[in-house]
Amino acid sequence: MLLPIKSSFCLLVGVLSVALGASSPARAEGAAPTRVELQASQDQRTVLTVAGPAGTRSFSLAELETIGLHRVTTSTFWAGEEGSFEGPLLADVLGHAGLKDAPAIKISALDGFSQLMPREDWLRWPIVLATRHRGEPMSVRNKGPLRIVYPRDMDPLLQESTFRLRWVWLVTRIEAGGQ
Ligand SMILES: Nc1nc2c(c(=O)[nH]1)N[C@H]1C(S)=C(S)[C@@H](COP(=O)(O)O)O[C@H]1N2
Ligand SMILES: [Mo]
Repeated sequence: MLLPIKSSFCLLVGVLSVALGASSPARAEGAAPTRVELQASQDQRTVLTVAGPAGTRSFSLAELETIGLHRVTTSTFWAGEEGSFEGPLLADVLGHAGLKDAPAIKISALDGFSQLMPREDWLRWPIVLATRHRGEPMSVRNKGPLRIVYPRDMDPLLQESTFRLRWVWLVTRIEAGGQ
């Protein structure tokens, strides 16, 4: 049976809106980091120094992974990297070092690169300080052992190029910055 044009159109719009409505919230949920239970690393070597108001703290990979591992499955700005990243939330690491209320932090890397990140970022998005990619520790060659990972697929704003600079890899030091 042929439907009149008007009701066919309504049917098409209905099917489309159900399809779109059903897929977008599911995508947004999938993009947010979730708590994951993994056996923490046993690696006791210091990988990170955080300079806070109450002094400087060093963290080994093992210590960072006991802060509470989260997994985020996201696209990145670089081809071939998509997949999961695991690590503590940056906000939690900053909390352990008394830096959570700093107006900005300076994140420095092994290669001499550094970037400022404003407080707004870690308050607004669950940024992961990744210790793993697809569940495996990251070598220096693979931008490890520590890497900033924004939950890029959660928010279209995170696709803007400003944030590309803040995806610091080879992270070695975090301190208050920006004044
Ligand atoms: N450790 C480290 N992280 C880094 C960089 C770097 O040189 N070293 N470059 C930053 C900048 S300026 C950008 S734009 C991107 C580099 O992306 P590209 O390699 O695609 O140019 O990563 C950021 N993270
Ligand atoms: Mo850049």
